[in-house]
Amino acid sequence: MKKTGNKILTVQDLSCAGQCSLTVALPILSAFGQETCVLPTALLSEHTMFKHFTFLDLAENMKDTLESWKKDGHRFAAFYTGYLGKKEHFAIVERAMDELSEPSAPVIIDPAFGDNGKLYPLFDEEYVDGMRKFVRRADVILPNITEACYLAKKAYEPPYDRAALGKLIEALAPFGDYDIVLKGVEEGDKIGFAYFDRKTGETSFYLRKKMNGMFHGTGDIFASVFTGAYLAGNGKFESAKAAAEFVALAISVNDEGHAYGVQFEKELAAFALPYIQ
Ligand code: PXL
Repeated sequence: MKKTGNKILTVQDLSCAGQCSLTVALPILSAFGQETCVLPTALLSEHTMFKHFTFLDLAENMKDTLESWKKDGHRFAAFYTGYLGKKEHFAIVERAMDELSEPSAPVIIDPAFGDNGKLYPLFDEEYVDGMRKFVRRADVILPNITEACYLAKKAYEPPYDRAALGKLIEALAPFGDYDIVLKGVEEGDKIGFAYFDRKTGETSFYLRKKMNGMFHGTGDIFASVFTGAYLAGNGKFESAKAAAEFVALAISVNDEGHAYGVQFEKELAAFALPYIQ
């Protein structure tokens, strides 16, 4: 029997259109049977790959929310963070972890600050410094190669073969006490992830056929499926494999021309079921 019904907290922005962050995490975590509370960090009209996005920082509201939750006795069995938005958010989320955690609640952190060698529009080195400290809290981190490079203070120099990925993981490992799921690993016509298991010190790879096209929000889908499957009681490697397979499945049923996100809704329910039964 799998572990559904955990009361967990996810902390991310709420981009009101564009299929990313909370609008992806909530349905996915629900499909994996998790009671998901949310702490929105910012309210955006749409994600920052759109031209005219608005951004309302919710830091003050986050602090008020923590106070209410403390008084009302809410506690969380796991924490999953994604795109936050401002360096001020790190301390607030750390407080949530200190004050509202069930004993030994896992912390899953998707750094979500860049891709293709670059930072997303609102971020700078200071934000990366903040994230580098913040990930010390994590049991698992899910960076893409760009984020891994920034966190490990290494230049982004694609392509990455297995030896180069091994070196990158070796450079990133000492910054925390986490396992690493390194997203966006490519080899020929395949794509997948590298999984570094801190306990054994070993890195394993999972690669599957690459789908054509570039889509936003796939990192958020990956991290959310990983979190849902893992918290339901599946192993970390198996959960990351589920995430890679689900991203590919969602892309395969995406309508032509739908590029700002992926229509993950079509296959979600059927896909999640075996992982929670
Ligand atoms: O998909 C990551 C993400 C989440 N939230 C916002 C973003 C992005 C990526 O660009 O802009 C607001």
